[in-house]
Amino acid sequence: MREPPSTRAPTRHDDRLIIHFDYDCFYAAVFEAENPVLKSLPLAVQQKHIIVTCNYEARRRGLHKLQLINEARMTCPDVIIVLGEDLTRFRNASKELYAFLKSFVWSQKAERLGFDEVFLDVTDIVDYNLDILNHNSLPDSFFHLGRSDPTLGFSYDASCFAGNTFPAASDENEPQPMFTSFPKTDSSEATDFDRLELRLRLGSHLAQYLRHQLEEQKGYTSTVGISTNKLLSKLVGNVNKPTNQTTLRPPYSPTSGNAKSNVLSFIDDHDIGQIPGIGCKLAHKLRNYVLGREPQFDEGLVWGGTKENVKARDVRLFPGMSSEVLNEVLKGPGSHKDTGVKVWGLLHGVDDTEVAKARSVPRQISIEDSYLRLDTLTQIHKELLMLTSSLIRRMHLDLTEPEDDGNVFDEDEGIKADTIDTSRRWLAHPRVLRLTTRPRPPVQADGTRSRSFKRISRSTTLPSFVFRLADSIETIAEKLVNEALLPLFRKLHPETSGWDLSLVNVAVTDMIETASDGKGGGGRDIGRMFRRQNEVLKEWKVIEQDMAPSPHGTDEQHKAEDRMEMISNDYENQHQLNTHKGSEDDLFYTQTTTVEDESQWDSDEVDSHIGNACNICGATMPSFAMIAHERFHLNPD
Ligand code: DCP
Ligand code: MG
Ligand code: MG
Repeated sequence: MREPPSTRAPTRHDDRLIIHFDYDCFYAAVFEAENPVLKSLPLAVQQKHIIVTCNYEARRRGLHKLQLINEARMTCPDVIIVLGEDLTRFRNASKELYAFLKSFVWSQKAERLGFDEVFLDVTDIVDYNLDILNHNSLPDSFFHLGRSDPTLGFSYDASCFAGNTFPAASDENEPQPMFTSFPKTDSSEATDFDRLELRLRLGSHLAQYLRHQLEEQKGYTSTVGISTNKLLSKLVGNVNKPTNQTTLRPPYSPTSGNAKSNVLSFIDDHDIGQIPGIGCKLAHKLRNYVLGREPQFDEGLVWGGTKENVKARDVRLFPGMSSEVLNEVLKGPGSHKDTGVKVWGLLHGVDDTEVAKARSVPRQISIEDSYLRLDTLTQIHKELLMLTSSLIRRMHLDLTEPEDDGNVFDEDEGIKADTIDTSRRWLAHPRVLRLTTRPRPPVQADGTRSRSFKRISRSTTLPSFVFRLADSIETIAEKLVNEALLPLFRKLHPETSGWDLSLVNVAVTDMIETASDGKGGGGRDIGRMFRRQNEVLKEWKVIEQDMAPSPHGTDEQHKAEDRMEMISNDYENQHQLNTHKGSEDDLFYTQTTTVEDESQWDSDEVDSHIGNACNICGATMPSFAMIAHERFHLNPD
């Protein structure tokens, strides 16, 4: 009897070739690149009270990411601690490395995920090289990096993989390729297995080449995964960390001689919370369903593990499980109706999401800072001025280019704070100005504060004077604060006193790219843009939640949380949110969220990384780090 379609495993595995990069100990590596002496010393990067990352020498000595400073000092007294609250250097390094990697890609499909991850879709390069491969001398192959210049490229041995594979090559139980010298990729004799094997081998050599180039030319090591989609390439890279690469070997579907595919054996062993696309909330619902009760969290585990791991296998093979059942289990107010289908696919290693094409301008720019105490209008005014000046400076850097040099924007050139520079033009105009705050909840009768992480925001049309390049940044900032941000603030907080903010964020969103309006016309048609803007934009208010899932939340909370779960955001934003001045968070989408945003796959990783703010000191950190952090306040010594 045929199974109904929904209970059948999704089997679609595409013909793409995706490489995923994750730079090793990124923030620490940025400091090392500036000062190579640090490479051999234990180095940690501090934000507020925690070490956000540390280099591998520090890790060798027992330090780890998201550790309290005091704890780190005790474990490794000679650790060198550098301050990493200003994100500028990380942002710049990230852009530079991304531009470098992107330059190798033909398709423009190069996507940055946060500051330290990049996906490349190299299907076309690999297929091109597959087509011209000399099947009679695989060990002496030449990989072409360009179509027109035949000398551009590198020699490689196409009879084997470069780097590690999963399963490891030495694993004798795993099927070996059906050929060693000349698979006929274009003949009917060549099986899918052969073709996939060869494509992945070529991908592994390209990845190795890029990894080495990144190290030799830019000084950064990375951990790389190679497979046919974003999910698998990202996950498989983690198998060999750091400074290494791993390719997920075929077969990707069950074969007649081999019951299980490597994709399933690989995915099956992951805790469901580790699968990108299944965030904290979805994982919680799945654990609940499979265990038949609330999972018991182990409070002592800083790394967010549970005592009871529920693995992909446990969900996939749960009696009666199907995409429909998952749709039911995972549904909630505001959640997408096909979440179950998506998760069912992920549990089988299926992920159709495309690697996004490179964007010339960011989706939004935002600057924020967190505060121990911010409760007077005078302070607010001062802070808004500072944040707004940074924001406008950032807009000039990211959204303008030299007037006479239409294509290239020289990052290094920068713009001084008060430079009057009319020789630049706008690449894009944001339409919306948004102010977000996070009020600290009042102290309760028993002296404690409820743990609320609610951000509230209000938006309005971004006034056109912001785009006047002839005015100084300070002049524009002051006008913007007085005419737009303070009025927004009064609407957000109508009470004149009694509030205390732990965070303020000023953002511009809804970019309209102007350079692409037509050749030579870039940035000049502001009038038309504003006419359109006024037609479409009304002021609105959004209340959103960035707290860890609560099983007892109100409907309103669940709605907001569910929206968080589905709405996309890129990893950059997770990090930025997590930090302070200079951050650019994209986390809190509003009505202006585009369809493109919602289709992204990594959406709800959000709450597994960030989102909790300490009510005592205001530091933000992942929920799992909060327990240790609170202990720190209880026992500062
Ligand atoms: N980061 C942060 N806050 C977090 C997580 C990360 O500020 N909660 C920053 C510091 C990291 C960078 O983002 O350097 C990249 O995060 P990763 O998790 O990839 O960590 P690393 O690159 O530092 O280490 P690894 O070598 O494990 O990839
Ligand atoms: Mg990373
Ligand atoms: Mg990294």
